[in-house]
Amino acid sequence: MDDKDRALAEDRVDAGEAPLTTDQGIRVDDTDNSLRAGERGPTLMDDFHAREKLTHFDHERIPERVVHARGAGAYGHFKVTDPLTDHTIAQFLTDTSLETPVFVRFSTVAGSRGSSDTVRDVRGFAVKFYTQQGNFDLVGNNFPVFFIQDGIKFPDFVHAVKPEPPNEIPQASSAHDTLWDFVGLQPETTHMMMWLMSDRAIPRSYRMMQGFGVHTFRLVNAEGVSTFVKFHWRPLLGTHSLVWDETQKVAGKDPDFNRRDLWEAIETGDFPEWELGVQLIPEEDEGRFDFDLLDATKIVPEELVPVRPVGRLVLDRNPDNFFAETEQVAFHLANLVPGIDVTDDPLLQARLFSYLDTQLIRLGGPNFPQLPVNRPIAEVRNHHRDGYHQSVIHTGQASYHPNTLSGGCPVLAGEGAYVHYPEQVNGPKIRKRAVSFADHYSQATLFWNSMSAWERDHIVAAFRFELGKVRRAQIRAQVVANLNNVDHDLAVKVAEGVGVDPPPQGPVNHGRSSPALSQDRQPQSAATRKVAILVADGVSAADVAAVASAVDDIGAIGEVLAPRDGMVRAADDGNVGVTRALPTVGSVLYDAVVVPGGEESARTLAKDGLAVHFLAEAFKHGKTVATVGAGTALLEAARLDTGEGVVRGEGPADAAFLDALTSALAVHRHWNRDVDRVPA
Ligand code: HDD
Repeated sequence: MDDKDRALAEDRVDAGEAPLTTDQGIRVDDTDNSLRAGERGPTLMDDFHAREKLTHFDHERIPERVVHARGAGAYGHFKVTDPLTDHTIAQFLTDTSLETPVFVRFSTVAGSRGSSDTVRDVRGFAVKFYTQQGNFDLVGNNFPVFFIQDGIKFPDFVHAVKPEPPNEIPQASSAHDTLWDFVGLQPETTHMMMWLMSDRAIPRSYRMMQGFGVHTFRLVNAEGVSTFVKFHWRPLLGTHSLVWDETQKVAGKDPDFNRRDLWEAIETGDFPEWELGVQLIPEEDEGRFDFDLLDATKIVPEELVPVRPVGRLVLDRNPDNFFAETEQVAFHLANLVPGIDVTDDPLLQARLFSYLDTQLIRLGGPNFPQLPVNRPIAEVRNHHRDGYHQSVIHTGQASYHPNTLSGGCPVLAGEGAYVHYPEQVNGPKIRKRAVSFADHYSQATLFWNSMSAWERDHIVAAFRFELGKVRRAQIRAQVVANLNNVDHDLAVKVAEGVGVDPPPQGPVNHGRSSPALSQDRQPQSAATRKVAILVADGVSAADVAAVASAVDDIGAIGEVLAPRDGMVRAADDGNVGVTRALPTVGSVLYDAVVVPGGEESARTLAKDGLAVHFLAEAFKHGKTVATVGAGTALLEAARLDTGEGVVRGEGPADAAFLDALTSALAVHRHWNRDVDRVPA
């Protein structure tokens, strides 16, 4: 157990056999009846237990995060594999012997704390490294760019995307007039909106999404030389998404979908892993790009500056208490360790103020760093005193520097102190955007050009869905006009879908692309995917066993679903256990569907509307669909022909069928299908 885990262990209070007490340690023998005068008399004020219990309950809620309110977190460790010794003195990035404890919180941005996980939104990817040099917080997102260039616009952007003031509608959605009104008037948002309308905004799992530091930061080495750096997180499971129709349905079937997915994966030992990578740019190269490194709406294409692997992040422990840990964790960009510094990116600069400011009100004053989840493993020694919830009992008379009464302690750190990079700064006080920030479309076009055909289809459909919810025609028209500067064909396709006149030919598309931006060529793996095995009385138990075993062998998770919970009678012998009853789940909670053989079972399922819909919906969402022998009756009942990712076995479930099934499962989705005609 490392220092952080040990420190946290001391803070954990488990239920155990200890008797019930008040907060004052007074033992209580009855918490079901308040103290009253006579069995039917008035409750007495003497009842300090009932009063304390109700009072504490009345004060349990704290303000949710003003953005990123909805999230899920986990503990883990980071280990450097390719030291950055030439570029930084940050020990956790140079010392391969270190295993640095971390806490990671994933989140959506717009939704309230109780909103659904599966919405179209950016995802927060905040990592707190408890390093021996102090806490370093890399507070990123799953997109590499941001909506705006200057943090002063953040309140405006958030007000525009949040539910509208008159009626607080819609919850956790960008599909409404105020957001698109703001976006239409702020072309700098265009690149980010392309990402938001792409499948990147509807991740299949927190474990299957990239992370980015977004801003250009600095690494500073032992000689004081600064190198610009962009941080990347790459999931070993690949970057995969839901489809939009599925996303909306999951929000209803299981609003905690991504939170549950992360929790269950860690509980079952499927520890999610990311590779930390960096793009390194020598300071002298700052001017060699056709974009400004200080502009958070721009990426550095990987084809220009490759991502260099640095280390591995593994999440391997769930919190014990959501509120104490995930809700109270506080990330801040200003939590920097020696060897890492900031740049003059105006969005980053504003964030250096905002996080501490918001945490003061959210976590009740300046002592939130003393909360176990925020506490560094590096020793804390300073003259900060008092304040709400002060839990440190400082001793000695001197709470000031310099002093003689405490022998001058704590003395100023010499070696190892944080040294701000001595960047030369000058210039007149001025409210003016640099001309190098003026290009709002080239990289939006780069993103569009980098998409595969199915990704482009999804982006057009998303713009149509979102603008379709916008009531005011002039807002729709303004957005289409902006898109015309990205790509004329895109703008025309969106216009056609939302009743806007197609725009005249816009600027010529520059034709450049960055293949790294597409999700089309992700590592193929079925690991940890969920496979539904549909059964009814009369199913072939041998088929079920063979499929379940093959699914387990590739690290996927098979669940047996039937019209009713409990057991189904097998055609061959005995019974087959049911994991879930069909009415309590839905195809959207699974990555694939298999229908084993057995005449009676197939006939029953083919007559069961839920089962037929389950299969048709999975097909429509591009998922692997497989049948064995008579199980094909369900495909016929759903009027689904064969196609990419449809695996039919003559039966029984033999090696050839199982090979075809596992190969199809490794492909996240099968897009070459005619799904528009499927009524699901
Ligand atoms: Fe932020 C929270 C990420 C721009 C102000 N932000 C917050 C969280 C993440 C990000 C992941 C949740 C942290 C957690 O899980 O507790 N924010 C970003 C990224 C940005 C960004 C990647 C752009 C590159 N943020 C941004 C700006 C501002 C803020 C421009 C203000 C000027 N962000 C906040 C905040 C939050 C926050 C209001 C709300 C809760 C919190 O800080 O602790 O201060």
